[in-house]
Amino acid sequence: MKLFYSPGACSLAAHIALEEVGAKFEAVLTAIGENRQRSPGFLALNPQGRVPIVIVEGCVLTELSAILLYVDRRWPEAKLMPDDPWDFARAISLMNFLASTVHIRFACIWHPERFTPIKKGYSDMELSARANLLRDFAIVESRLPNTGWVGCERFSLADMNLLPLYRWGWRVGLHMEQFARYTRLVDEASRRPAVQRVLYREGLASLLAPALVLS
Ligand SMILES: N[C@@H](CCC(=O)N[C@@H](CS)C(=O)NCC(=O)O)C(=O)O
Repeated sequence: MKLFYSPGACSLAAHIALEEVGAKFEAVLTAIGENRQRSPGFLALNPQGRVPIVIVEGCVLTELSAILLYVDRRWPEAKLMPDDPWDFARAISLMNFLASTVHIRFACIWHPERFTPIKKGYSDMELSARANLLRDFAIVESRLPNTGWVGCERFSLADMNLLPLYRWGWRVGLHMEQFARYTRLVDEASRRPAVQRVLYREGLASLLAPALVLS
């Protein structure tokens, strides 16, 4: 199995999931900072030019949520999702909100040209994306437990999904510490050996503070 990732991108969640279950996989660096996701070789694998993707037995799987759920199904003994049907659905609900709404706010800030060709609208779009992000993160915060993990006593896919977005919040200058439950969850996740191995491999100093890329 191969995972194509870029340091600190949403692929971080898939990287952590594979490391948590002890999968044997090759982590293939596809640095967005160097536009590697636009190389002909990568576009042949994913014409959308986005990470993460995984390759399993020569077949390509795109979309973070699908990759996370694949890891859950392939390593059921790791129990990466809550057993209870309601808790399972609530975890999926949060993951969908992160993918369909929160992630897109950052795209509005980092890639406004994807939403409108009118350059003079870019700063307004960024302003409204920042305001919306604060609202979105407040919604996320309201769905998080005071202790433990999302929906169950085990570190779940939803928890992993939350990690890169918290770090992105810092990167765009939001004071993420105002979200106390989210900050507590990220702090506890950061201490997990699998998470630390992935952070080291991706060259990320921390999830809690603005990123320092070490290499
Ligand atoms: N819907 C996709 C979004 C993937 C995505 O936007 N990935 C970003 C990194 S977080 C990316 O590859 N960006 C490269 C680019 O925008 O050119 C998923 O959930 O996997």
